[in-house]
Amino acid sequence: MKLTWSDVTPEAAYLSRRAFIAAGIAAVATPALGLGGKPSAFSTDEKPNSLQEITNYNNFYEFGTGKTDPAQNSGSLKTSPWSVQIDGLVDRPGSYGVEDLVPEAALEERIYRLRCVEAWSMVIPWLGVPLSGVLDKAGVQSGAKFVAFETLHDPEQMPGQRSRIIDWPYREGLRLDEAMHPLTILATGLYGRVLPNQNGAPIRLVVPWKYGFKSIKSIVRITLTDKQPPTSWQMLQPSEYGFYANVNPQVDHPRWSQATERRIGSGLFGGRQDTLMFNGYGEQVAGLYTGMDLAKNY
Ligand SMILES: Nc1nc2c(c(=O)[nH]1)N[C@H]1C(S)=C(S)[C@@H](COP(=O)(O)O)O[C@H]1N2
Ligand SMILES: [Mo]
Repeated sequence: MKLTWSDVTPEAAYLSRRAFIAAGIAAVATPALGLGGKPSAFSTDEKPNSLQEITNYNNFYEFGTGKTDPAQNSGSLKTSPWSVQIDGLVDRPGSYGVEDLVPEAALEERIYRLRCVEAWSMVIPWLGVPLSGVLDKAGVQSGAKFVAFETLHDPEQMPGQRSRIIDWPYREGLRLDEAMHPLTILATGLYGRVLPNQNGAPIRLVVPWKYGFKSIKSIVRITLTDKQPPTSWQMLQPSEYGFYANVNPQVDHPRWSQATERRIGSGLFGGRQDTLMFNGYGEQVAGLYTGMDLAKNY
């Protein structure tokens, strides 16, 4: 059965159908939007992870390196007002409010698999808009070849930034054709509500065929450039994390296999499942990499 918008909102009905306890709802203080996102043909019909799982098992090093740290520590992030600077090779550079970049009326529901490079995965019902439309608003110039993204850098609000594990701000990047692909979205919500802080509020990237670290959270800057931008995990350990980071079961991480993954919530005895090429989105995205050596360009 394919989930449609009416199946995922109101979220309380969704949760009760799956017999979730009240604690799962109370854990997230963001308001239910009750807004009408259009369901998308790109969505998977796999069962989404629970809100409880999606908001309590996170990677967001700005709030600590433990999986439950972001849920515990991200309350200090002030997500409104929030603007995103769009600059570089664009016709209309400037500071854009999130509500102008991603109007509520434009939101689409995208139920995507998320595959972390650490070999776990989830299914998340995002609300967002294609990044392509946002870039079109700014007017991409003909010389642009890449898009660079930056997360907020503010150790007052992001206590994890007091330790230097990463050369802050967290940075990511895409080739322009990857950025313009219809699967690539900027998300401002999930499960019919405003994005919880631990998931990258108020606005984050979602690129479902790449390892999760490409999907940068709490974005404050988007820069169009003619050069491949430096990205945080590649800067930290270039032999282990590449710029492309396409999910690929045939190219192992130097320290572990990428052939299988653990779906969060599958339980203590839930077996591992095979990891799919491009995280199962090969039909849509393989053409972006024709003729490229994907072992070399990991
Ligand atoms: N700014 C920032 N973005 C980030 C990260 C981070 O530490 N900081 N972690 C990445 C990693 S490794 C993953 S797997 C996903 C996790 O997204 P989720 O917590 O919403 O599931 O966010 C990515 N985006
Ligand atoms: Mo990740």
